[in-house]
Amino acid sequence: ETVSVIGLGYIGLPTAAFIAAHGSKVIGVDLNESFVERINAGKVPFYEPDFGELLSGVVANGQLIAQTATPHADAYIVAVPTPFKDNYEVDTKYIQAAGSKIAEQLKGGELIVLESTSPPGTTEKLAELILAERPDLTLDEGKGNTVHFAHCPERVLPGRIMAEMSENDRVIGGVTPRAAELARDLYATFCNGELLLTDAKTAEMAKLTENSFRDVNIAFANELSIIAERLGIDVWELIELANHHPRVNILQPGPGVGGHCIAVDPWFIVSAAPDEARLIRTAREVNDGKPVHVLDKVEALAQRFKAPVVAALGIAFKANIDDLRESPSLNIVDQLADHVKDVDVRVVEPNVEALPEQLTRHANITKQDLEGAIREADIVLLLVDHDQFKNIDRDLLNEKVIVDTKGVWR
Ligand code: SAJ
Repeated sequence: ETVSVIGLGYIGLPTAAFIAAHGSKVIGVDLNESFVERINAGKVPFYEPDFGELLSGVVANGQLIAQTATPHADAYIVAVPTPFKDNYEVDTKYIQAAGSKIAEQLKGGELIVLESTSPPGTTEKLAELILAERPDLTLDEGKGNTVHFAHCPERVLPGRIMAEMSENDRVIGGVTPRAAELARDLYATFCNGELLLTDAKTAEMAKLTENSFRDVNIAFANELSIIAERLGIDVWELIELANHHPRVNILQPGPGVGGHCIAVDPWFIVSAAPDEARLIRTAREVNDGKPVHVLDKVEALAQRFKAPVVAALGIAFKANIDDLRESPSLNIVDQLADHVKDVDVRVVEPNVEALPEQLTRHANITKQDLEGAIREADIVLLLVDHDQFKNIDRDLLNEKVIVDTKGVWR
């Protein structure tokens, strides 16, 4: 059996490699030629712990090859981006483009699985698009040449992909019940978790629901942190105490919510049901408001100094990673340089070699080592709970004005 994985990013490439390692011949497709070249040389084009060995193995033994053209395959897995546009709409153009290219190759009998995070109804629309281009094919098994469509949302946590790709349970939604069963057989080759069958729209919504659940719960924590600050209460102690209740489990506040999933996916639900999704929308707004709150606080404290030096610790979107996408910390540092009069910002980020252009365009932002930055700072602003920051010599912080958005130095 040949499987073709369309889109070789953070999700598509590991999925392709896992399937290849379990015996199927896999043809990976990506429009980015330099990606394709690097993959065919056995190299991972992004950072993910321990994945390099698996990839170089399946490339070396010929089980996985990458190319830019869409081939014929018995099964397709589509893992292309679904970007969110500013006008609260999801852009499904990459799914449609992948669908048209697949349509040209079909002979009948194939399975097409969409993995990209998508608004409810997208898999059915993909089926309609392909069947409109190929009127000789059908969804109905009774009538001639059939194609099968399913949705199986990805759920892996970046940084833990090697473990989660095989261990996580998977939701598999078929446009028809038969499609769900065929998709289950494909995922069973490399997933050890439970494979839960449903219809396509419910599967699409399950993915959005998981990330919205987390977003709403972080918003609760972030709102509590602002209330506690106003009341002169330590929010971390407060949450720890409340979490001793057997039915309470509050998440952690921080400088805001980042990454390309939790900060984005709830908008898919809001855009599908704008009048009904009131809590989900408000949670997004609360979380997006948290960086503004942090910025205001630093701005007020900076007025105590003539030319304040701020040590900003961390710009990644969460602890112990190098990913800067949709990072609230990065945006706070960017805004700080513009908003605070005569400020000099020293950024400490042990996980990146160089600062991104968004920061280097400011003359008053420089990258510095942890100890040096703290020594020279008036204000120490902790934005990410990287391990390196937790274990610093506390004497360094004497006499400093501290803004600790993650509560690591309580
Ligand atoms: N955060 C907090 N407080 C917390 C937990 C997280 O402020 O208590 C912040 C983080 O600092 C970060 C953001 O939330 O800025 C998101 O981080 P995360 O670790 O919650 O999630 P991601 O974006 O790395 O991955 C999520 C995961 N989804 C869930 O846990 C429900 C992952 O399983 C998904 O596969 C992934 O989204 C995705 O691709 O959708």
